[in-house]
Amino acid sequence: MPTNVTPEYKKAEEAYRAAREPKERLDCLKEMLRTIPKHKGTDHLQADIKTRIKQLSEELAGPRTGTHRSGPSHVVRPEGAAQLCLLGPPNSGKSSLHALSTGSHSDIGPYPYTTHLPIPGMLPYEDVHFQLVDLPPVSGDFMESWLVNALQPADGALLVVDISDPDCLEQVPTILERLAEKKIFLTTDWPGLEPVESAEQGKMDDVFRLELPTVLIANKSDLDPDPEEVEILEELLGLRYPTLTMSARTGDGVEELGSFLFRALGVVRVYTKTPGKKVDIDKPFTVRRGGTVHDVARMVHKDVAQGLKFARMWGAEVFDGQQVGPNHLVTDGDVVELHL
Ligand SMILES: Nc1nc2c(ncn2[C@@H]2O[C@H](COP(=O)(O)OP(=O)(O)OP(=O)(O)O)[C@@H](O)[C@H]2O)c(=O)[nH]1
Ligand SMILES: [Mg+2]
Repeated sequence: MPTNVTPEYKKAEEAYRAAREPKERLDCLKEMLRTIPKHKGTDHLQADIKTRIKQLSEELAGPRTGTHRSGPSHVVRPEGAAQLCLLGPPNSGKSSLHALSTGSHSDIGPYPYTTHLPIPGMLPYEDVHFQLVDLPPVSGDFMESWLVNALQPADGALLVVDISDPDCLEQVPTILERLAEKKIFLTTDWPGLEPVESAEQGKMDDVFRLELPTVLIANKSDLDPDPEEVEILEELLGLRYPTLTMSARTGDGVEELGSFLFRALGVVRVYTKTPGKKVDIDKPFTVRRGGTVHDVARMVHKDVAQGLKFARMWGAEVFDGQQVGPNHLVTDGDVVELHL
């Protein structure tokens, strides 16, 4: 954030950081542009904001075909407990893993550059779902220009490599560079796991910096029987991502993905109930570790959040029916009865 900005602008920037919906992000960008102090010191940032507004407006209008706009937007609306994007070099098996874990019909081909558009799908885990978005590959030769926008709503990335292909030693750094040019950084630290690297200070000042917690997926393990291959790869690359070894061909290791994401994201499930009625056990609301009763209320409805007075709770860290305030932290499995 540049110095000497107004509280109004700071508020707009915070809202942008918190916004997930593309339309909401666009509104926040416009508010940032409206409130940013117009002087030399903010010239760069003003230009950045304008570029983002232009790109996102175009994206929301749908891709261009000739002079017309048609077809779906490249931005997938987040659903479920979190949105994860599949990134990786061509032909590494992203679509195969996507199809296997979500039941999608994402195109799979024995040649590179099979996938051209984002394909959403839901990976079930216990009583929640994670949204996986299959994407076209990133390589030294090519990266779709809209990919930057498509990644903005994501909570994390699955970096899928073909562990049997020695080229991944060059492919991974190339992908990281290409994304970094667009201010997208694949980071080792997940909110629910012990930190691997101490977060670099100061960089968070850039509102357009996007950090995506990343898990390295070593795919095609059926072709590479050496169980130490992943460690060797990480050693050679000097990377410290959590890793999962799997094969989309045999299905080995694929079932680990849901439980990994649940832990790594620090997902907390909360079941709501209406006074005098039974708990709604069908569909929990999900927040992250550190989430509060108020966060749950907001997921129910914004009016509920606004009118919230207190809640009664059942769970591991409260006595049955305990009355708590809106700022009370929730833990996984809690039952919450919201009182307005
Ligand atoms: N042996 C083996 N082959 C795999 C595995 N996963 C995918 N494949 C094959 O690898 C090829 C590429 O798979 P895709 O899923 O299309 O790869 P992709 O990463 O989506 O490719 P792009 O869309 O071009 O980026 C296909 O022939 C798959 O059948 C695996 O675990 N083991
Ligand atoms: Mg594909």
